[in-house]
Amino acid sequence: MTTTEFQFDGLVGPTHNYAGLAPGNLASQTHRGDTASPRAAVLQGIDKAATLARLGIPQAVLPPHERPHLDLLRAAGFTGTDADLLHAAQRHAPELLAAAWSASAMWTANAATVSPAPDTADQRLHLSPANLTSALHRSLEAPFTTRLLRRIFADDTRFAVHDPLPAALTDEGAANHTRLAPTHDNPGIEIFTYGTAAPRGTSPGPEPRRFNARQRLAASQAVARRHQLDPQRTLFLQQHPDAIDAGVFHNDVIAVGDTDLLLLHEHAYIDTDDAISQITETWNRHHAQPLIILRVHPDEVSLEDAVSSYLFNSQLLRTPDGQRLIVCPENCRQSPAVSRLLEDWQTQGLIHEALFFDLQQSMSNGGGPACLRLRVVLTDHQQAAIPQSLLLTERRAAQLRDWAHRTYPETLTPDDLADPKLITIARDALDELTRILNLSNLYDFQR
Ligand code: SUG
Repeated sequence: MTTTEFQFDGLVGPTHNYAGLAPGNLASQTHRGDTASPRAAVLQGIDKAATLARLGIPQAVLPPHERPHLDLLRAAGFTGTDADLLHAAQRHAPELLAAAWSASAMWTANAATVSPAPDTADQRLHLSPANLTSALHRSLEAPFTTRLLRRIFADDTRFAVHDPLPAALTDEGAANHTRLAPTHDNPGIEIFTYGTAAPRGTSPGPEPRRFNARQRLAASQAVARRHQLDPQRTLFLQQHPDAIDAGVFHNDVIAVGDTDLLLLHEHAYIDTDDAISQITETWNRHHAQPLIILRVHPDEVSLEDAVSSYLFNSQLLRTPDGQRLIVCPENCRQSPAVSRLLEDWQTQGLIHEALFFDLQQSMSNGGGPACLRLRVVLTDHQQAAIPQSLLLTERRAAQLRDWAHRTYPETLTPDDLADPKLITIARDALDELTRILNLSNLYDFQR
């Protein structure tokens, strides 16, 4: 039996825009009100996924969510036709209008936390959709994500798709979760990184002062319990509050791990020495082969450079012949400090090759290569049980490119969000996508 890690990349939705909705995410704040290009955004994402698929990395896609979320506007007391809702919300509640249109489901690292079969007591793959209740626009994702994951991972003898956690247990999914294991088919160590242990202001330890910590310890613990993880192999580590205040709103902005390699910045954890000793002790108790830890000191890459280059939001992957790749955003090439480090790792043989992708459309909202994908480790029986139409073949990538060129708006500004014509444009695009991906009756507007 072979066990393989799949990358499920979120297709960027046709209403991708810059609304500045994410406090603590410096890119989102900086680009508020910019003109976005949904077409360029989706094509950039497809290019990354298709390039990796061509290198032999198992690659799938997840469809965007239906937007605008008109039920949000109705729940907020607006009435009338769809056009009435948009116009009234633009005048009286522009923040709600922006939330209703957000394409934030593209960042599938926040779709769910995933524990694969080798780690769970019942040997099923467990997925907990993230409630994303730290921000309104993102909280809208959870119900559809749950429905989508239940459709994909439908066989409940092999998969368990849980409900999202109660709202007060704020949970942001795989972006705060790292799995390490010698190979994917071994039981792994699951590291949950949280931002705060208690409601703001009541935590015994230090807390961020500028921005809210998004991930609650109690949420991470609940996910680990539901996933039936072995407590001996499960760690809960606190993120450094200064990092959160510097714009590290998820752990995947400052650390990334894959199989036997962990790459992290000195300021990833509140006590990085202690975090590393807990991780290595846990690893060494279970595995003979060494864990490789690349610990980046602020003299090498400052916290600011880590956030602006998004080095730690790279994907660590292995090609089928075992070569280790690091998949970086273009910004890494522009930072002399980061480029130097990437070259050093290649010279030392730690990384075989660094690949760079232009993901500027997503990056300007704080979403790098790792944000755009959800990692799902599947046994071959599990692979056979999911819809094969989601796998990204050359042919499907070509179909998706053609679809994006024909159906996606070239540009989108905040003013466009009051235009009811955009509802039709977005629905037509998604309607056609469900035919390409063979997912009939997926969206409410199709039912
Ligand atoms: O939650 N940005 C997202 C970016 C998520 C990145 N994901 C990971 N790090 N895994 C967020 O902050 C911005 C939307 C806007 O401003 O229009 C936004 O939601």
